[in-house]
Amino acid sequence: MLLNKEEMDSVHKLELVDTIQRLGVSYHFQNEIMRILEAIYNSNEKLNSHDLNAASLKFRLLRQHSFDVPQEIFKEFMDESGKFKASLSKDMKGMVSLYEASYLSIKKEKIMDEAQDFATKHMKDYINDINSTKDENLIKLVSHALEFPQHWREPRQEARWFIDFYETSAPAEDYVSSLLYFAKLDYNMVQSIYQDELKNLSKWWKDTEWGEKLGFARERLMECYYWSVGYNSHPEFSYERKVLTAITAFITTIDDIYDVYATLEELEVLTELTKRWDAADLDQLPDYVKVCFTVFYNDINEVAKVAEKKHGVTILPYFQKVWTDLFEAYLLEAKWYHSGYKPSLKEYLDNAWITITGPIILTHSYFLTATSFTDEALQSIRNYPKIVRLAATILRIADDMGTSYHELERGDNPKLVQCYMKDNGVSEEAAREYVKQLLIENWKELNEERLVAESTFSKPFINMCMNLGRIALSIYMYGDGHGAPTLKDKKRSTYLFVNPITM
Ligand code: 0FV
Ligand code: MN
Ligand code: MN
Ligand code: MN
Ligand code: MN
Repeated sequence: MLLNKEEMDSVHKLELVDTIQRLGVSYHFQNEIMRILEAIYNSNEKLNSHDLNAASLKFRLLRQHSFDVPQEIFKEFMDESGKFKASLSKDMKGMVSLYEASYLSIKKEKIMDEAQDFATKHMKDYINDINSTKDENLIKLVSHALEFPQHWREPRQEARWFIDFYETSAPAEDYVSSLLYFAKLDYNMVQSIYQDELKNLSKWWKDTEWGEKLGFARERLMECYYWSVGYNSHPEFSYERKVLTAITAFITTIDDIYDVYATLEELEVLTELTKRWDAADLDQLPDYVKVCFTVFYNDINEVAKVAEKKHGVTILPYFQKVWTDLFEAYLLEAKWYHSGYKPSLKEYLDNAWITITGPIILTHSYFLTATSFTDEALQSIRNYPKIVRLAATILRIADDMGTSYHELERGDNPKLVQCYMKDNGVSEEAAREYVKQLLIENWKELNEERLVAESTFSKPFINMCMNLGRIALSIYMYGDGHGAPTLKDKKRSTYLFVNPITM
């Protein structure tokens, strides 16, 4: 009823949409939200032109939902020299809103780059200025935004954070308490679905016997499951989460086999076996390779069979190809490592967006979520569309930022930071700064490519590509949250999957 209220003005409507999205319940109101945004997009109504928050919110929400809004709408907030007016910095809510909007930009949008620098600087100043009196809620909001913008945030974790935040900071409107109640209830109900899913997956994992038979395998079912919630958190995607959790568990183990555990000869055999996609003649192999290959092979065949039956399309060859590509790319890394070869940054990255398994996750996601299959889409997915490569690159960047320290210690290839240092003869600090910029640039390209992909792929698939970048940043935000979870990571699992919110 709130969303349909005629007399509510545009700015309040936008704020309501933003709130509903951040509370994690917008999936119930997709049509209503689209109607509101369409109306705002089509009306030429000028929002209050002095209101930076309103303009930023409009820009961000419209772009997020694929409406075309030019960066030039911010010109009215700039002076003749093309700089944002200094006086705006007093409006901290507007600053945060401008900052959040700036992450919806695409390449070569100078105004948006300027917006990001300007807002970031003033937000940092606000936090660091010890002399001024500050609003506690605003400090929380600004620090949270500086850590990661909304656009980069994994939706479930963000919802959990925002529900708490909203409880203490919501405006004094009469609808707030019922909206908050609804969000908490929904969060808890969805959480109980997750608990059921985890229970079943835990049984599945025991049945693989990988825990006992592959002594080196990391027991990371909860973490694997969190990845799959990150790709798609909606309750009806239980089956997709189950499959993607299993795949993530497979690659967690197989990656270790290629990185450290197996000899080069064993890896050659495993790669060849996958290429032929044949579970006969396993006898000459060590036990752990046998166990590993059989479980993985049977499960992937089963997933293909289910999808083929549902859609009447031949799917297994696509899976076979993407796994072969992965294992060959893994093998190349292993050869580099064993021979002591140090790749250049370009050489490394051309292979590393595959070894981080973005293509595996997204190719399976495509076949799990598509409802019809055009030749164009099939052709594109087979050759890894740009949106897949970009999302996978973000995943690689996040992983290298979080894991490379331990990896080099125990013996592994140089990762992004080390490749860049070697290529350019610069310090680690400079290389880390470069990698951060690379992350920002890849997100911009992903923002752009997302729109291109809409002509070929479905919304759920495109969202999963974007969400892959988001869950990666979430997993690796405190270090190696997948391989070596810290107390902070465990706390996150607890509030996501164990403890409901107090009503
Ligand atoms: C990456 O581990 C990792 F955790 C994997 C491959 C399983 C988790 C799932 C996804 C990334 C989707 P690690 O940092 O050891 O990978 P690399 O490629 O750096 O060896
Ligand atoms: Mn690894
Ligand atoms: Mn690896
Ligand atoms: Mn390695
Ligand atoms: Mn890594």
